[in-house]
Amino acid sequence: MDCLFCRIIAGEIPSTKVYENDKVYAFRDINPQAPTHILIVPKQHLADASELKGENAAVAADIFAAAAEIAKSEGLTGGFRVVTNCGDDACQSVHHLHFHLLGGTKMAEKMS
Ligand code: DGP
Repeated sequence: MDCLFCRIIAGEIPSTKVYENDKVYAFRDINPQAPTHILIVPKQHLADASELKGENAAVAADIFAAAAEIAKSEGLTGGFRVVTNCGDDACQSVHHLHFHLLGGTKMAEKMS
C-alpha cells in the first residue's frame, strides 16, 4: 500500500482523528491553513474528484454528511468551507480523494 492516506486510514501512520464511520475518516491537516483545517477522506481509495461518478457517486454524500457533523462538533457556527483539489492545475499533492474542511475565521471571498 503506497498511498499516504490509505496508510493513515489503516493506522500505519499517526494522525489526529476527529471523525470516523464505516465509509469516512477525518483528521487534522498537518499544515493548517485556517484555525480549523480538517481533511475528510473516503476509506475507499479514489484518486480524485474526477472519479466521483457512476457507482462512486454516493461517496460525495458520505463526505458531506460527515462535513456537516464535524462542523457542528468543531463549533463552526459562523460557517465553513469545503474544498477539494483535483489534478495539477488545482495543486493536488496527495492522490487519494480528500476534502479540506476549513473554518474558524472569516475567509477570503476569492478562492483562486
Ligand atoms: P492537497 O494539496 O489538496 O492534495 O492537500 C493535501 C493535504 O494533505 C495538505 O494540506 C497537507 C496534508 N498532508 C500531507 N501529508 C500529511 C500527513 O502525513 N498528515 C496529515 N495530517 N496531513 C498531511
